[in-house]
Amino acid sequence: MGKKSQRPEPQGAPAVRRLRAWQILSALLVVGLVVGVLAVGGQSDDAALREADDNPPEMVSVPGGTFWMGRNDGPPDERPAHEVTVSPFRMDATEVTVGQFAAFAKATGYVTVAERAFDAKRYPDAAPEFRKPGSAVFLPVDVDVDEQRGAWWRYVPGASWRHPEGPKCDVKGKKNTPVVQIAWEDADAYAKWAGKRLPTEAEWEWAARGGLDRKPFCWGDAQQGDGGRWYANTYQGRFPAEDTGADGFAGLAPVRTFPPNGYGLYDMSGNAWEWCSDWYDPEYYAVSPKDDPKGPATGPRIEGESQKVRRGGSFLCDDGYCRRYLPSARDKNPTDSGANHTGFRCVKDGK
Ligand SMILES: [Ca+2]
Repeated sequence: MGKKSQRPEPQGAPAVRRLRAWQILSALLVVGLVVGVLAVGGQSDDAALREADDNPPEMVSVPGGTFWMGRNDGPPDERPAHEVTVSPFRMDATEVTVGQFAAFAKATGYVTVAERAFDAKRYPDAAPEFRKPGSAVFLPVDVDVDEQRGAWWRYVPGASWRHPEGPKCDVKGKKNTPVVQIAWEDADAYAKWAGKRLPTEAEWEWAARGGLDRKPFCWGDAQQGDGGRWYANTYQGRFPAEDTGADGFAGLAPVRTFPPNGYGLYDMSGNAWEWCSDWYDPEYYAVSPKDDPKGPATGPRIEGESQKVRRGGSFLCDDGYCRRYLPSARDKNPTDSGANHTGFRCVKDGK
């Protein structure tokens, strides 16, 4: 499981090594299409670094307090709703951007999981098509979401934060969009370099609620699009075939495009998934301590390995299939798996 067998989408996306034959053929076709342009991708790596923005994300103060975490009318892993007290902390107002991550890569030479050469010791069972550096990319397809779950994901060689959708795509002019194709390991490395850390799941949900008590959305009760108002970058249209971009964006939006929540935090719903420090355990809420919970010591093995929590949903969350842009919604992924909808933001202790 992991980087060589992506499982980037919630709700049952299959591990790549279990893909049906037609999907593998499709993946091989993608390999063929991109091999010819890999050299071009390599040349544009410097272009990604030229987007470097030495201004770190602005941080905002999130007060301490007690709130109801989870909900009792949601999926099983959001139950039971339980009271949690969180100490005050500071949080990046936005998701870490391409420019900010480029500054990190430029300063440290850090190589993300998606960019690393294949490690046969770590992935002894990887199929040949997954032995090139790369990552998972969403591709629109006209399928029944229940019949062919995860058919909209492809492993694309050359996909990385510098080329989020593969070698033909780059980040030129996108320094203010969230960095994506970030595995948990990458987010953790950036946080340490920046003198910060990833938020706990409890901190993240408390922050996302923005001072509201048990509201369904980070902004309150209104539905996306009501009265022509859009509160977050999510997916409209027929998933996964066509994103109409009714909210203004089919794909990532620059940070600060949509209104902030009550704590001045942008994109706590939608745009890009955000990694948390906790291991994912669907039953953790039943045993969670009340004060500053930090998650279980490790998570149960899911398809072979423990996974880390990610929160907030992405531009691919739609109301029919994946309504994971709610403040209570939980998701997880292996520590070495990114995708073109997964990024992060950091926190710091103190007021
Ligand atoms: Ca959108």
